[in-house]
Formats: sequence, structure tokens, C-alpha cells
Amino acid sequence: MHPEESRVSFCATQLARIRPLWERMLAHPFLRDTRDGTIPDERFAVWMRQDYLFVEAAIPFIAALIAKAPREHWEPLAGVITALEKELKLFQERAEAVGVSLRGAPPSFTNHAYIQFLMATAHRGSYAEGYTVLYTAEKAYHDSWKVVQAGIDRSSKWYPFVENWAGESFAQYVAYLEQQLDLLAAQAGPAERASMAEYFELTTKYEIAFWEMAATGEEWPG
Ligand code: MP5
Repeated sequence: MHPEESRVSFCATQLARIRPLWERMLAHPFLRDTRDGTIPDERFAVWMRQDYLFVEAAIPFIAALIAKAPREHWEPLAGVITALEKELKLFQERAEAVGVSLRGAPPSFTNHAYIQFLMATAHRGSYAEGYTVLYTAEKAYHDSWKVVQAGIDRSSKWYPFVENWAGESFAQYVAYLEQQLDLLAAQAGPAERASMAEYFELTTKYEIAFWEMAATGEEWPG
């Protein structure tokens, strides 16, 4: 690696490189409408049902990452699984509170594709590539829910989701992932680093597609 490159944060470099995409994600009408309290309940329920399935699928994704992880990442990643189980309970609690059935729909086309992408990356990619997807998805959610946090009424029935992803403990978790991903990138060769950059961008596109799916209630072809 060029000596200069190891001193520059991989994450910061990628975020700067794809800034217009990232901004597009943060400007998504789904986030704006949730922030402003104008999101129809049925629209929000579409996201809840789909994200519940996504979070569930994230558990075997993390498990597959653990299989490739260095020893010192086992415990933190096991902690991620515990956090995901807790998150599923948050979805169940909110769903019950507002009368939404979380088993009301199969994964949408976009959700299905995103989950396949997670699993394929964890099983077929390198550890650093899988970790890139993990970081980017978590950072995307943190930044997205920060947008919502900036204006949502604290008494909103959706506020517990804001607290979950925009809160301080999630911010610290994302900062930890960022530091670890920067280390993995510094240890990677140029070819792997280029591929990690591609995964970074692809994951961001899936995140935009996910908000879009939730906002439009996308249907499967056929
Ligand atoms: C996350 C999520 C955050 N719940 N859904 C999508 C589509 N992207 C990212 O992941 P986690 O594991 O719920 O914190």
C-alpha cells in the first residue's frame, strides 16, 4: 500500500467518494415523512414488516461472518446477534401496540435481493468484504434515523425506532465498526480494497432501494 493510503480512513474516503448517493439516501421522502409525522400508518407498516424480515436474516449473516472472523471479533459479533434479537422484540412490541401483523407479507423483491446479497457476501466474499457490508448498512441506518430524529415528535409511536438506531449506544457501535473496518482496509491489498469500495457503494444502493420499496409498496413481477 502507498504509505499515504494507510493513514487515511477507508470509511471516510468511501463516504466522501459516494457523497451524492449518501445524500440521496438521507433525503428520501420516507425519512422526511416519518420525521414530519405525515407518514401514513400503512406505509410505515410496510417498512416494519419488511425490516423485521431483514433483521431476522441479519442473524445468520452475522453468524456466517463469525466463521471467517479473527478471534478478537468473535465476542463483538456475538454481541451483535444479541442486539438483533433485542431489536426483533422491539418490532414485536411496536407491532402489537399499533396492531400490525409482522408476518403479513413475504419479503419484497428488493428485500429478498438485499438478503441474498448479504448471505452471498458473507459466504463467498472475504471477511473484509462482508464486514464492509455490515458497516455500511449500520452506518446507513444510523445516519438515516438521525435525519428522522432531527424533527420527529418525541411522543410519536415510531420514536422507539429512532432511539434504537439514532441513539448514543448505536452511535458508539457504528464508531467501533468504522475503526475496525479501517484496520481491515489498511491490512488489505489494493485489489481487495477496491472490491471493498465496490461493496460499500452497492450496499448504499440497496439501502436507497429499501427506503424506496417501503415508500412505494413495490410488488413482485408476475
Ligand atoms: C439495518 C436495518 C440496520 N435494520 N435494515 C436495513 C434495510 N438496513 C440496515 O441493521 P440492524 O442490524 O437492524 O442494526
